[in-house]
Amino acid sequence: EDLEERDMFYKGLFPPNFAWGAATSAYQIEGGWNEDGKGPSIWDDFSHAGKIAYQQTGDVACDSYHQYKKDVEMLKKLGVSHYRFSIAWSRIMANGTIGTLNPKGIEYYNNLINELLANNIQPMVTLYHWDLPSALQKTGGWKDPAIVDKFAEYARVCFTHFGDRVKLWITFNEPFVVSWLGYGIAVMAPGVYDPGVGVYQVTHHIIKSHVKVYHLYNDHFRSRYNGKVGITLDCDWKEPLTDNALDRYAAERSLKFKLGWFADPIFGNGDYPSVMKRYIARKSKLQGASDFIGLNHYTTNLVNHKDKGIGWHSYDANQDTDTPFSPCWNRTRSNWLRVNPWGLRKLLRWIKERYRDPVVYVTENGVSDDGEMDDVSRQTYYTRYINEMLKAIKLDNVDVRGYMAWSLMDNFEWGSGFTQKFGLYHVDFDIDSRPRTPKGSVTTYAKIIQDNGFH
Ligand code: GBH
Repeated sequence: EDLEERDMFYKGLFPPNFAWGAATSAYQIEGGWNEDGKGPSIWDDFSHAGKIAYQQTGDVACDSYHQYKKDVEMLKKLGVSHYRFSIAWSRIMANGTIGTLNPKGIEYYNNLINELLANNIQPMVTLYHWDLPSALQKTGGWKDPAIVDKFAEYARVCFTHFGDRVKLWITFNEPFVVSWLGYGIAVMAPGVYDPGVGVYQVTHHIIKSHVKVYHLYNDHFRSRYNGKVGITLDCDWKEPLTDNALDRYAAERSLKFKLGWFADPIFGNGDYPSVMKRYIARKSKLQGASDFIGLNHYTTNLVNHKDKGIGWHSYDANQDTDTPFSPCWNRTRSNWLRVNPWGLRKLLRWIKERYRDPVVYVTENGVSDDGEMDDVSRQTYYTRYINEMLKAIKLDNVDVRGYMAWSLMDNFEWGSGFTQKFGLYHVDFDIDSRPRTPKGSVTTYAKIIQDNGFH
């Protein structure tokens, strides 16, 4: 890998019909947490229990439950072709099951989808962006094998009501976060500490849920609606700390523990004993279990081999790695996020090679700051990361079909509340009407979209 190629700015255009978008998620923007028959979710419970910085909550957030028309105007101004948002399960089924179907909730998403289409913006809809109905947590949440059928029931409702207009579906956003942060280190809802066993069960049930819903769509909706169903996984690039063979192996292992944990069963070689694996996988691969891989990418880690011993029962310690940052990479407002644009290109190449050239959508990419209006660091971040994505397409032939900037607007940043800002648009959370104002990066991103690349 020569440095020159990394640093060079690539002039060129994205393919015609490349999907340009911006992304949000229900709990982070909607508010209206108990309005019109919405049931509570584990994020309502988690924030109401005071687990968030400054005891903040998503009760009102960006008030998009009432202001979705403004959101669509902002998208229009950006010039995007797509909007990625998520459905709150407990808004359309208050306790998570069909018995509590909520017509008002369905109406909200119908209105949003219709408003988007009226403005020539295509919806890309995430079914699960972390807000499980509280009622389902009472029976164990994602640790309970029965969750698989419940998720499929919910997905069927969404496909039935919205499938005529929604052509891009994402089953899960970042199941790694659900599993490891929700059930491993417990910093995200539901905040269960079970790092050595529970996390593996949660992941297993999420993978089964994805596959079940993929087949549900295939068998009952695809012929009528002709949409695509994928899953969004998050992954940092993992760069060996040294050229030492142990560290190179550690970096590769780290990618497999992070992305491969979810992607190998769905896009790769399946699971379980090798002879079973070979026979089942050969057919499953041809049958397919996802139409595309959605990738959320923000940062890079360096990786070195580090023997963690056998004193821990933990997914983390099982890997025998350390993952520091390079001091060369600029800091951001989030301590987990440092700026290293070429990591995106390397990761896209790794995915292409390991999963045999899948269709990829970058479903999130972005950076945090304190909320400056002239957000120079965000403007540079988008320009450089998007340029590395262009290199992946043009120089490495990765089949990337679209890019969704995180985020359309400042919003509820999970455990950090409203302290870290990722928005293209500024939102004033001190004013009841939550006014939205474009930052400098709106102009930067709109120009890239309009030019479809870099002249
Ligand atoms: C995305 O996750 C989410 O999909 C989106 O909802 C979110 O707003 C956006 O990023 C910005 O954060 O709590 O210190 O243990 C990106 C991957 C995984 C990065 C969890 C932050 C938490 C680190 N994220 N990680 S920490």
